[in-house]
Amino acid sequence: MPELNAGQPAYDLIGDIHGCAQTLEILLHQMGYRKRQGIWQHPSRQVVFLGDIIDRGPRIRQSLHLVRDMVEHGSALIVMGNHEYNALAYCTRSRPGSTQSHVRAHTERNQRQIRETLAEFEHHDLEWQDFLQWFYTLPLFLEMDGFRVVHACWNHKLIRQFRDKFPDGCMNEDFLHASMADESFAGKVTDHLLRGTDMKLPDGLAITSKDGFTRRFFRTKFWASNPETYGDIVFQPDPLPKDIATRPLPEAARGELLSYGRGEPPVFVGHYWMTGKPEPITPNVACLDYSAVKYGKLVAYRWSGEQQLRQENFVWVNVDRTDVSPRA
Ligand SMILES: [Mn+2]
Repeated sequence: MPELNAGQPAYDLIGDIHGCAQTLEILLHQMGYRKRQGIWQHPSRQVVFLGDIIDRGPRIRQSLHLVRDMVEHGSALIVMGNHEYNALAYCTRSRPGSTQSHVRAHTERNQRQIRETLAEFEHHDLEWQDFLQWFYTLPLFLEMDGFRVVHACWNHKLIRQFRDKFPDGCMNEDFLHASMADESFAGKVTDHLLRGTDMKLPDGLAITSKDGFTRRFFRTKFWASNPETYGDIVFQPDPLPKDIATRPLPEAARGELLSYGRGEPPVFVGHYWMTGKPEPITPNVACLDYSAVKYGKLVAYRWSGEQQLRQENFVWVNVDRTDVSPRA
């Protein structure tokens, strides 16, 4: 596809906010957006938010208002992140017959993930209920003219099947309930699109990460092309030990993997807590989550029609310590 003609929309894609509203305003300002009649806007460009507006950071409520105002004004688009999905499930009562009170169990770990969000809305319950209803209007993916957007992983097959049932790309409450069964269609869609893909380590092996967490799974690339070893498909969060990384991939493991062809439109994801200097992962895959809420960077990609992503189109703001929760 050629570069855009005059008058065609151009987009600024922005990674996970996690309540860093102050940094978001700096980034928007840096890209030429101005607040007019209370809404951030640009004369010729639109934002696309990659999801995960809530949780962890110090200005979650403000972030939600800012983003929703932009979306409702036509100044931005957005896809759902796993944190908005988790919030819906956490705050929705189970149906009769379930063994737990809410769709997402109120375990200590789940409670910890959402506590900053609920604390900010403690005296604004109706407003929170209204935001929860709004979360249902966030599509799980966007297929635009010239690029694609999803929070964590573009799975062609699941997206095609989901779109057949939900042409607007949005889930509903039945789907939310159904998604709690991991092996159900709804469970696979939410897991892949919002959390990414992983694979079991061979021979029942486990690895212990820097933070002392033991894993039997590792995160896989959804864009691997002709991989030969485990090392060719590992994405994050920790590198594989060398003896595993160099092992050849068995046929069955290869069959589980997704791919994303080099000739396909660029796809933008968030979700992955990247570090270092923002740059494309491949010529048509970019992650824009650079751990803003962990004193990283809030990152945007300024897209104007190019099909090969360019390093110079990444822009970012280093997160100020005042815009990060001490609890993050
Ligand atoms: Mn995420």
